[in-house]
Amino acid sequence: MDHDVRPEPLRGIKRLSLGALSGLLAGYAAIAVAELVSAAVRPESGPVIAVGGAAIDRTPPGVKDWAIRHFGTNDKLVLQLGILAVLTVLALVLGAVAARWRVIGSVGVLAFGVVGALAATSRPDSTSVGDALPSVVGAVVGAGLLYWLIGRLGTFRAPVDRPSEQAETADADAMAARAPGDGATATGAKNEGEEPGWDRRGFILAATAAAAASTGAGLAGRALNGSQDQNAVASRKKVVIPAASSTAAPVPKGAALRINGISPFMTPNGDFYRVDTALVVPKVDATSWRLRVHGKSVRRERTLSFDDLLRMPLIERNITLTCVSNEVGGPYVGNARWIGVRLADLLEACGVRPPSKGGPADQLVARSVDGMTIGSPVEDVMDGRDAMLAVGMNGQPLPFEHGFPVRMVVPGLYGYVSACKWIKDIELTTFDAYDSYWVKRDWAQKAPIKTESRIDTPKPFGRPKTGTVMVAGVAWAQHRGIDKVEVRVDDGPWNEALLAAEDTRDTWRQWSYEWQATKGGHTLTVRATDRTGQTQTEKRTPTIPDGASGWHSVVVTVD
Ligand SMILES: Nc1nc2c(c(=O)[nH]1)N[C@H]1C(S)=C(S)[C@@H](COP(=O)(O)O)O[C@H]1N2
Ligand SMILES: [Mo]
Repeated sequence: MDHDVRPEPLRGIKRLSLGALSGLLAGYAAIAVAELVSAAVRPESGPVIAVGGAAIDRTPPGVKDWAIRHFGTNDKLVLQLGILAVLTVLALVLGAVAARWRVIGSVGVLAFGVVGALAATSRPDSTSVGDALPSVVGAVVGAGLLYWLIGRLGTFRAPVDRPSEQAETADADAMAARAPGDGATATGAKNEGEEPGWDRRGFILAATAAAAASTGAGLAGRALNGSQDQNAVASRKKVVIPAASSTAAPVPKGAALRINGISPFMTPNGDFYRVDTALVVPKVDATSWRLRVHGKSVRRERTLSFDDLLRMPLIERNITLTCVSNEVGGPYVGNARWIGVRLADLLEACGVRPPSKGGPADQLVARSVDGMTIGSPVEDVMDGRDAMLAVGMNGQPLPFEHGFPVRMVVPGLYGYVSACKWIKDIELTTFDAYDSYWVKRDWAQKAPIKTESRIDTPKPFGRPKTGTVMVAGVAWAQHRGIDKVEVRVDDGPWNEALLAAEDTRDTWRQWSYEWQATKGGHTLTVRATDRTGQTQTEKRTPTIPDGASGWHSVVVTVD
């Protein structure tokens, strides 16, 4: 080989492709390093989680509703995959750009680091600028790697040195060649002899090493983040919930009907709907968990540990939870046996009085470890209903997904104004002074659960046989109670359904109706009437701002 012949820089589509590949490797390295650094800072400070969280907060309610409807509890997985897909495309593009303008590529990677850092530090649960670290370190590593890899492709001299290029057309080759004064040229050596060309071996080595190191860093980060969760997992395993001083009466025999396809009266934890904004389920260590109670009219501010709570008298109650995002006929409603501390007892011990007794605070704002804020009327919480700080669900410590170690449950109010999971702070304030998370996003300040009913069986577009068909489902009007359920076939008269026994007015109620089905297509419609005498309105309203209304219908074809 003639040592005087310096290898030419790589050009054309090959340069562009390897540039794109370099971008991908740099992006991968940046995310992996960020993941590793986030293990030292906080798992939620990683850029994907931070940007995802910021995206969730900025998603218009309509889109959020749409996402929940289409992806259900998978909406967050879809979002994370979406972010990764966008990042992949951006990394490829940045790499291709870097193949032409070396410095711009790296600056681009740094810019993404800034976006990640801003997202991480502006998260509501962020308490320190340290949360910027994963994004910053990741971006610096990624930018450096991209710069290095592009360098292996070789850099160009100023076009004046390359008269041969004049013949070339405006393809990528020529574009890459005509790079006067760009970063690549600037960093290239001034004199021709030192200018590096296409370094195939160096590129392959660096790319392979980078991919391997990134995978190692990413896996190590994952493992470290996971091991922090182990403390929380261990603390949950150790929880022993004392017997309640006020137990729930046994569920009446006739409350749970034995009908195929009806929602079970008690919803098992594993089947209980989940709605929250958390991209990563917070894993809170119960032994270090604290709840602060403070604010307007709190005469004795208190900070309680988990054990403090367990030492207080516990109540056990069956309460049906409902999400305001539940469409008519939708799945976001579930019934569980909760055990916890009566919230009113705790508030009274802190000197809090409800507005009706002259208390100055009309809003209780609950804050979670993940920065959620949920505002409930103090009056409702203290009016004698079984509002509680729940520690147990269906005989177990709360599952992590449902708020371990402690969450709020208030009968009769939609979850977004009552059911704060992973709670860590209770502040007494006023509705005038503070708007909680969803209220800032145009949902109503106050949202009692609307009277609703649902047909569980037959399923939509079901094909039952002629003769007796069991139509059955659930109806709910928490804290008022269900008085009557009626079923209508097509445009016929309303027929009173058979109501299962009532457990409490805070739980849903099953119902059934024996329909003498005739051949052909039919529409079944249900409506409920609550104990205040209010019959569910036929008027369809969207879920925003305070819950959907309307009658649930199911279309079937009888064979
Ligand atoms: N920390 C936190 N708590 C939260 C939420 C949330 O996003 N974050 N969502 C609320 C909403 S909208 C509902 S309907 C209930 C759902 O409780 P579940 O997931 O246990 O069914 O939790 C409430 N508590
Ligand atoms: Mo909700």
